[in-house]
Amino acid sequence: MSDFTDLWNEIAPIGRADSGGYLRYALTEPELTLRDWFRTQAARRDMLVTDDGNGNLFAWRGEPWAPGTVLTGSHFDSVPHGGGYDGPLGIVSAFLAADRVAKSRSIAIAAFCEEEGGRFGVPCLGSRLLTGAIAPQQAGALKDRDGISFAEALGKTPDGAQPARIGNLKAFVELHVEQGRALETPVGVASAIWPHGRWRMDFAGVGDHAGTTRMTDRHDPMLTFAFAVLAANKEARLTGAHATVGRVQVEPNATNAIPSLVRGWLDARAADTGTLDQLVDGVVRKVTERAGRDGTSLTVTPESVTDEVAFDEALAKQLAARLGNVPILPTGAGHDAGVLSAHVPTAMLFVRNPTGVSHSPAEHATDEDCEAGIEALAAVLEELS
Ligand code: HGY
Ligand code: MN
Ligand code: MN
Ligand code: MN
Repeated sequence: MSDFTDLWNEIAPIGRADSGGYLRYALTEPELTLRDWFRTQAARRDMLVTDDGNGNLFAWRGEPWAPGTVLTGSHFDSVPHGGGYDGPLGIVSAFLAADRVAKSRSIAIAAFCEEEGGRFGVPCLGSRLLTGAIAPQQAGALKDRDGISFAEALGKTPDGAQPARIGNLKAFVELHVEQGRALETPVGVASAIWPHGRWRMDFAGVGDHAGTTRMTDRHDPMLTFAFAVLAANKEARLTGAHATVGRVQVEPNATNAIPSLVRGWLDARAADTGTLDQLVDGVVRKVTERAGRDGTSLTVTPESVTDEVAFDEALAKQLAARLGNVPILPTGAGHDAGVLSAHVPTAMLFVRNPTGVSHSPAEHATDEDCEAGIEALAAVLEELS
């Protein structure tokens, strides 16, 4: 068994649900267990572990935040019933790649907090705090579905931005499982992250009895919501963007009651900001018109909208060449690397996913390709550090 398989098997059972997917929400028991695993791996390598007061963990070979350090890593948290590779593959690979890099090289490994936004609603929360992209008070006040705030889960108000520390980093490299079906080689390099965002859409209507209310008297927000889902899908197909509504809340959420409120989150992404804006504006305009006809109302709240991230082109080309001219390709998925790239020379490596599926138990990468990813990451860390 290769050391990847051994290490992978250590974490595979942690937080796995009967669905075969993972329930690893930030700072909950399974993710805290993975943090303990992180500390054990660091200790085995005489690496000092620190946290930045924002929920992010770091393992250091040398002095924390020493100038010239090359940082690698990813995240442990998952979407509900997500795949096991999205995030953890970047951390397991980081430890094994570092093992193959001369001990004299200044390497560090990060486990960023709440990358998926699956618990507190804002993706890349830890890396946004570290870089100052979100204020500590705002982040600390974010609440999960049980009403627990991020500050309560963290045990303190987050410390927030640490520009001097980040400024010392020579580079950040995140290895991540491919999320899509583009790679025909075991490894690829990222060129860019698509512009993307989440928009909370609140549809307000008139709650009433499902059985006694005449159809002509209804102001049913579920109707307007259904129209919105179809409108987003149609606009995406027309514009080449990607859009879905994967999360819905209904009040009072009773079989025999016309809802008073339907809340749905639109996730939309596109290869360029113009196309993304066109999709969102088109959906909002059409759905607002429809709400007028349904006697309902629509309130749209943008949440964590992210512009395109173009990774350092020269660095991407340098690494792709170093790895044998592997493909350089964009991704529609957001990453902590996208947040750090505004502050540190940043690159991403992708490991082929034969199913192409992600945010689902069907997400997969073969041990062989994961080994190739570790070799590639080791070569990149060797080259950059
Ligand atoms: O949702 C995303 O883009 C990423 O997987 N966090
Ligand atoms: Mn993800
Ligand atoms: Mn991820
Ligand atoms: Mn990521």
